Amino acid sequence: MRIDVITIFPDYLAPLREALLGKAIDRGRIQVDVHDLRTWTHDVHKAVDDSPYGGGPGMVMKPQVWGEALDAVCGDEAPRLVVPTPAGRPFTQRDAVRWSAEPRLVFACGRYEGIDQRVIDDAAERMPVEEVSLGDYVLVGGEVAVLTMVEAVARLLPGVLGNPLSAEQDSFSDGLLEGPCYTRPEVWRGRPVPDVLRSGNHAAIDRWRRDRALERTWYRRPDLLAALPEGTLTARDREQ
Ligand code: 6GU
Repeated sequence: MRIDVITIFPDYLAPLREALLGKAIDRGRIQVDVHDLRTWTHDVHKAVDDSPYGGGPGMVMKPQVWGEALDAVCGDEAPRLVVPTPAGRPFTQRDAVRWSAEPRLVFACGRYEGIDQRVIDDAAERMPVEEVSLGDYVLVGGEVAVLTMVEAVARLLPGVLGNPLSAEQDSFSDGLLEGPCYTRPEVWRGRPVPDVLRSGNHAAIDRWRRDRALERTWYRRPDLLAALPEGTLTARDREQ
């Protein structure tokens, strides 16, 4: 997969080259190109923003600069364009799974109040465009959101995670939160590991894990339980 990121703070994306993602880049599983938006300015000040039509606080990112940047980065291809914004629809694991099947993703990082809407409307005539948000809070810019979304996508790609079962078993893959996990020692600060996990009874262990997942989801994310497709919960699940 090829990933392009356009930003006025290219250094913000440096963590992409660390750890798991860095290894995936070194192994050629993903190619990441970070572009400085100011490359496509033409004035001495390299201005990327201007005051908003209609008045109000803050600045809006200029359409000419973004238009040229997207033309240059996207070329004749029509890659999926992702625009992180607190005004987007919520980004979820489903998006990560869907995007992980794409050959190319382009991320356009806005700062200030946002990007002139005509940039998004114009791009949408040539390529699929998605405006997505991380959650109900406001960040300074899209860069941290891109780090989050690229990590969520990249770990689903073949050969990126050490153990492919990790991606299959994590929270959300079955619509529930994952329950608690434990490792050695058997007792730590007087707290024992739950007996069932040391029983060797795999049916009982699966049942216990399922129950803890249901319990945790019920308390922390009742909205997830309500959204499960009909028939997902067994009669045994409902006893919990
Ligand atoms: Cl994607 N961008 C910004 N700037 N703030 C956010 C966000 C994105 N998601 C939540 N808050």
